[in-house]
Amino acid sequence: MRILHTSDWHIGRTFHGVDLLADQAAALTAIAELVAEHGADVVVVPGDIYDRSIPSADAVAVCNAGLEAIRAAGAVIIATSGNHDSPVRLGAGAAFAAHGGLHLITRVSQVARPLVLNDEHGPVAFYGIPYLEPEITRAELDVPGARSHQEILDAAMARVQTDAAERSGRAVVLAHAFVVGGEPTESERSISVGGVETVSAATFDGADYVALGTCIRRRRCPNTSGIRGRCCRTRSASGRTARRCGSSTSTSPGSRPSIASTFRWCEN
Ligand SMILES: [Mn+2]
Repeated sequence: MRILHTSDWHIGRTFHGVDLLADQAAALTAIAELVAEHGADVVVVPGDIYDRSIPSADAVAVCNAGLEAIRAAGAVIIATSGNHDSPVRLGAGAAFAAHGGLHLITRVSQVARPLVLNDEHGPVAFYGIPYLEPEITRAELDVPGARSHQEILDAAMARVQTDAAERSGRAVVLAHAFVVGGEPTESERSISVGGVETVSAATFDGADYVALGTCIRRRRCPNTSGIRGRCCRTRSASGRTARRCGSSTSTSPGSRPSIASTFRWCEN
């Protein structure tokens, strides 16, 4: 199965007062072109679709047009809410959107209800873990004493692992988390990066591929693979502008996912 992993679109973000919407619209168009070019089956977007919880009307229009283009290019879309998104607003109409191939996962109750897609090797279960605010979600997750993002994600992943143990096939987990190292972070103080507390890579043990949002650098985690797929513009030494639109991942049973960074070059 071919998965295009992108995240942190932050649609509507301005940079020192400069409107980025035209660039963001172009980046979403480029993602749709990559889907068609590489025959991606699924596009995963683990969080921060929008830059703010109440996006502008223009930002919503750009997002919808991008999602429609990606879907029209042939990929199913699985997106979760990040810490910048409003889960309720992003998830509005999710049950209806799912019928059109846009799967919006924004609620605790959806965490252990994977979207299962099939290829020639069998099923792949996609679990979406939205960014879960401890104060808001700990009761529903049945961990009333949880204070940290680590404790909350442990509880969410326990639900995922319980469900996955009852299934055959591969498991892909989407999460909006800043992942560090391979060991539990109990003895370390909690560190917040971009408003998101760090969590241990071991949290995601058992997944065949972990699609992360919010992480800053490419990271390889034990038993898992997490890589950011952030949409951003960078300038190369030659003066050209690269729009990095995501990474493509292929998953097949019994082997590590193969990951290729995907860039789209354009003249500036
Ligand atoms: Mn972000």
